Amino acid sequence: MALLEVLYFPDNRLRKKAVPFETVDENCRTLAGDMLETMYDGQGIGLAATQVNIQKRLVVIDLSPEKNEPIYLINPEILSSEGTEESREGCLSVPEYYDFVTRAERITYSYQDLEGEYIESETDGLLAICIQHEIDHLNGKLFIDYLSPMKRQRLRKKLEKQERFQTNIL
Ligand code: K1U
Ligand code: ZN
Repeated sequence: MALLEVLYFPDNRLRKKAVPFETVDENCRTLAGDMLETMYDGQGIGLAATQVNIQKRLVVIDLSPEKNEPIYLINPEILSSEGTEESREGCLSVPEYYDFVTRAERITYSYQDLEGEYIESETDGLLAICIQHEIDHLNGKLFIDYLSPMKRQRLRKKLEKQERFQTNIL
């Protein structure tokens, strides 16, 4: 397995829309394994292929405390949703920033597993939030897009300043 490079906001490659897998094969499974390792390394609970500059519809998630219950979602889609819920989110592509986002409380979703089987399921709580966050990534959307333009601009300036600082000391 290999660690992949994670893209950071405001990198424009995070805005590309991912395309579906036509077949679930060994390449797809290798990518899923590398993404899982990259997500564990970054101490995240989810990762979308877009975040590692691969425009394919693949998401990995693991909400377990022991990090031993990986979920692989290939070509995931939200079929329906109910209710709304506000919760605090973070993002491996927007380091050290957390804010509140309102999303659907309960979702029905479909995906293919690592064998290419089609699965339909329902969920709520953190898994529902995480799936919505990751599918947004596949569509080129970030959680900070739900914030006010003023908050987003302030964050962009802060991150650009941090990057200039890091470039100067390296
Ligand atoms: O997609 C990503 O950037 C990963 C992101 C997923 C996510 C977090 C919170 C709400 C929705 C989606 C992260 O994992 S950021 C790290 C983080 O927030 C976290 C890490 C460990 C436990 C709990 C949260
Ligand atoms: Zn994210």
